Amino acid sequence: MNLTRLLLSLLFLGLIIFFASAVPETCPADINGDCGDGSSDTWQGDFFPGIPKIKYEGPNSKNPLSYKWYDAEEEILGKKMKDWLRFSVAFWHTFRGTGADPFGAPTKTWPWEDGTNSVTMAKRRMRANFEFIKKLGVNRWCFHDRDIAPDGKTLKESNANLDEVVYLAKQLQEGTDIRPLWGTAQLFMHPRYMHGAATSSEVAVYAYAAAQVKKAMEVTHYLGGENYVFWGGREGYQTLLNTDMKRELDHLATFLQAAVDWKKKIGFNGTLLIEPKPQEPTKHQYDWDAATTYAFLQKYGLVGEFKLNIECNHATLSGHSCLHELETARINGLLGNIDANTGDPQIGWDTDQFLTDIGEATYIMLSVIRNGGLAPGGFNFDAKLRRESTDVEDIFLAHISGMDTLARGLRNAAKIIEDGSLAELVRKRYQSFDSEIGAQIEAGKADFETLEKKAMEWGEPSVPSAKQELAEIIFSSAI
Ligand code: XLS
Ligand code: NI
Ligand code: NI
Repeated sequence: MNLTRLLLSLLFLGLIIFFASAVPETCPADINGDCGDGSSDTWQGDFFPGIPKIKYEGPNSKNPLSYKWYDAEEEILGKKMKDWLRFSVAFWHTFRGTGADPFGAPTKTWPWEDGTNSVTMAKRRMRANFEFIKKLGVNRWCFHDRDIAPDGKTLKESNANLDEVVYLAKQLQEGTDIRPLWGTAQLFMHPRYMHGAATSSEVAVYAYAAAQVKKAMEVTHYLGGENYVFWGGREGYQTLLNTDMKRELDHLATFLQAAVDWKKKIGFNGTLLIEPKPQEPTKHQYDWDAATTYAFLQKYGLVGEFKLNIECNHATLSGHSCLHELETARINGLLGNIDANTGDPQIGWDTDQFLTDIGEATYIMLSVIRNGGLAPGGFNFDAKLRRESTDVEDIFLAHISGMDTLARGLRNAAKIIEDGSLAELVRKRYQSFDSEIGAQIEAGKADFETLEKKAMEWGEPSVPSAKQELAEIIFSSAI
């Protein structure tokens, strides 16, 4: 009896020790720093001790904490690399990503996290964000309202929390050229948004979402943000049996029009962006892809007020390549920003991985160059560390890898454009339209009778090769 009791208490003690050691440390960041009890939100130390400012060292460098291809000040096709790329850090993946997935618990225990979602923690995280941005050598960041500051019990309290954190962010921005590339409202986590936000069947949710977007636009403006993003979140349906699709789309359009009006009222000059995504979490989202979104904007008279934020992982989820989505946006004057990430070809999911495929990056940059750049948009890394990457250093490595991949893509795309043989191949392919009748067709002046006459006169057309393999050789010899 006594022995059993002893064994039980030993087991209990063991469990306590086990759980105590599994809880993340409450002391923030630098273990050598004067971090007190971790409750201070003014604590300023080195969140990333031992990590230097990341510099360009060239392709032969063996230092993983250096850029091999991204040389911010170097000019390519008349523009500095940093101006082509306009990189920004996505706060949510970088600082709120926990490594959790539908089957697994969080894996990341960053030393500055105290395990709470308090305003104090939010402020400490914001300081970490700025140290990270500076060490990475970029000057943009982007955020969701609820990721930088916690939800309160009421909307008023949530707004006050946001104000407090945004005020600190503004202070941290002072004296630097760091600004938000874009801000957005998180309209998908909270249970109130389970039926969507602007497309919710509940008018009170529509109003709540409007209030949240209004505030998020104000703080983005206050911080000197260059763009504001709308992403569907839970906008869309699981089944059409209980969904009034027309009504939801109409609501979405009135919501976006109200956002345009508010933008003008507060004097925010940033671009409004819509980020297409086909599904996940809903079975179908209304902003399926660039073309669907363009049709929506046209139908509701919103063209001219919005551009698109193209995410490569969303492109592949919609059954397109990223280049297809970029080009669809570009040729319609809608290419505004790129959520630079990639999916996994074997996982049909928004896995939000950092881009590492140099060929893909080259395609992306060809489109960006043809667009004359993205400004006032840019690239944001809507990408997160893998669940198994748990060192603080990995956050740097992931960004360096993503940035170098795109920088390499830029160099390759510039090579292809300067070489000119791909453009020449395309020019030649369509040169029959440079004829008199071709010009008439392109000017919309050739009617069917005229064309019939020509067809009779010419007889069976001789159709030349499209030279796909040659195009592929030109492309791959540049990468
Ligand atoms: C999710 C979206 C999201 C947006 C910002 O799939 O990509 O992260 O970029 O709300
Ligand atoms: Ni995504
Ligand atoms: Ni995204």
